[in-house]
Amino acid sequence: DDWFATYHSYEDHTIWLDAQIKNRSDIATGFSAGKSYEGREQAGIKIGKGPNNVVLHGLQHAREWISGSVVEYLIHQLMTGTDAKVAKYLKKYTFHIIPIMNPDGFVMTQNGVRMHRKNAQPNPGNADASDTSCIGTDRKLTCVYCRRKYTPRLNTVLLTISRFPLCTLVNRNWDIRWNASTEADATDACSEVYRGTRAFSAPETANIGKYLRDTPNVVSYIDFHAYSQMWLTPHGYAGPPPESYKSYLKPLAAGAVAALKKVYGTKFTYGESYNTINYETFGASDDYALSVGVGAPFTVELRDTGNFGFLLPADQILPSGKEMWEAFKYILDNLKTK
Ligand code: 0X9
Ligand code: ZN
Repeated sequence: DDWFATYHSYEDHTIWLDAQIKNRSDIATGFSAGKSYEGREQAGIKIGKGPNNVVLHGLQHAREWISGSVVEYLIHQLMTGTDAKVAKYLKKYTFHIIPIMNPDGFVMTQNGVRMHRKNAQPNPGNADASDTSCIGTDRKLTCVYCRRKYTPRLNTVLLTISRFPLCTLVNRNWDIRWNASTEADATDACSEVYRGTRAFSAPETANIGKYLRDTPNVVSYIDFHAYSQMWLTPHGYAGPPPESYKSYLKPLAAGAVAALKKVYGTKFTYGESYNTINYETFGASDDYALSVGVGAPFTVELRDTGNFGFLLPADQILPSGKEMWEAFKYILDNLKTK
């Protein structure tokens, strides 16, 4: 499919999603989880009629473009149904899929701030914003920037950028252990891991959080990110793993990575987030999902392992989508359902 040969603008993504919904109104409807800080819809598609709900999204982090495309590829597979298993899935499950969870941030990455990771919500009133070193706006974008150069102490790969927007890192803003954060720099608005002024201060997280609470029987939730090829389960922080880890979450993750490896040999690591990535996270999505009763929440870090990183070439969209479809099917075949 030509759509997956390249990355697309925010506007084209919304047109694509609308077209999917219209083409298959027999199995799909559109919905919005709510509006972003700048008023864009967190647009989604509901597919299927089953009693078991599965919630997926991409692009919580703005620069991780592959995540939106891969989520769209999963939509495409469910809609075209060339896979013999799809008919069964559409009876068993209802899929709630939001390709672009953080539309404002995504638009920023297409307007000259390619490495933007956070949302577009300025955070005045915190220590750094009142600091005179942190003033100014960027073009029409509402997000305010630090003038001082921020030196990340975080052990993640960051390309060299000298201005860090004073926005919220959406995946540190969920209402789970938000206050307990020990992550270096989580309280510094200039940092890439700024957690926001309070839990769910970002509309993007508050809306999806509410959506998860309001949807009954969510048997799985997958938050797609990039990069580093990992299939992560709660928790993101130190301490005992979830009760269901050994008997349920870990085997599901193991099966998913084995299934995807069969396609092109791509190797994913897997396990409890805290023990798999080398840093602790607080206020993250999968931990929140678990806390509101979601059976099998995951965070998936897509291709690659750092060769291209966030700038993954478009010719890897299709292979990444195809291997993820196999992993996703493994999950769907093995979830505990009604
Ligand atoms: O740091 C993050 O938010 C994620 N990595 S990324 O490079 N895509 O930004 C990892 C989140 C891990 N935490 C949990 N799974 N809870
Ligand atoms: Zn991410």
